[in-house]
Amino acid sequence: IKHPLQHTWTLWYFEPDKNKTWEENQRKVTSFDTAEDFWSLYNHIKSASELQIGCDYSMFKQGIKPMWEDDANKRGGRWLINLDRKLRNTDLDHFWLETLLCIIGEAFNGYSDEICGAVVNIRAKTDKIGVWTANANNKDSVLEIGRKLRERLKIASKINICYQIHKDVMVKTGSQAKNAYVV
Ligand code: M7G
Repeated sequence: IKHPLQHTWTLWYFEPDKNKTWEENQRKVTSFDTAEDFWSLYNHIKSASELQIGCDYSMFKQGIKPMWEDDANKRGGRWLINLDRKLRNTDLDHFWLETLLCIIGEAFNGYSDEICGAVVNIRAKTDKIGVWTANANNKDSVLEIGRKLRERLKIASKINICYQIHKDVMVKTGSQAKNAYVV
C-alpha cells in the first residue's frame, strides 16, 4: 500500500509563448495523492534550476488553479522568497523541494488548510519561490506559515521574508508590491 497524502496535488508547468495568453501558457502536468507518486513525479521531471528563463512550476491542491483569479486564491497572498540567480545552482532546488515537502506533508501545524499551493519562477536576475495562502486577513495563520517556512528552509536570520497580497501584486508589477507581513 502506498502512503496517502492528506490532499491530491496537481503540478502545473508554465512556458512563455508570446502567441498565447498567460493563462493558456499554464499547463496541467499531472496529479498525485501518495508520497510514492510524488517522488516518481519529482524524479522524472527537470529540476527547477534546469528550466529555461521565464518558466514556472506550480503545485496546487487539486481544483485550485495557480492564478490570483481562482476562488481559493482571490482573497489570499504569498510568502515570497527571492533568490539571486547566483544561488540557482546551489540553493534553488533544495529550497523548492523543501517547500513542496512542507505543503504536501501538511507541515504548517494547524494551518495547512490555509495553503493553496506553491510556485517557483525562473527569471533572469532573481528566481522566486512563493507559498500561496487562502486568506491574507488571517494574520495568525499567515504568520505561523511564514515562521514555519523560515524554519524548514533554514533561512538565515538576517534575511527577511515578506508576504504580499495578490490584489496588491495584480496592480503593481512583479515583486514591487508592498509587504503586508514580514517574518
Ligand atoms: P510573474 O510570472 O508572477 O512574475 O508575473 P515576473 O514579473 O517575475 O515574471 C508576470 C506577469 O504574468 C504578470 O504581470 C501578469 O501579467 C501575469 N500573471 C502572473 N500571475 C501569477 C498571474 C495570475 O495569477 N493571473 C493572471 N491573469 N496573470 C498573471
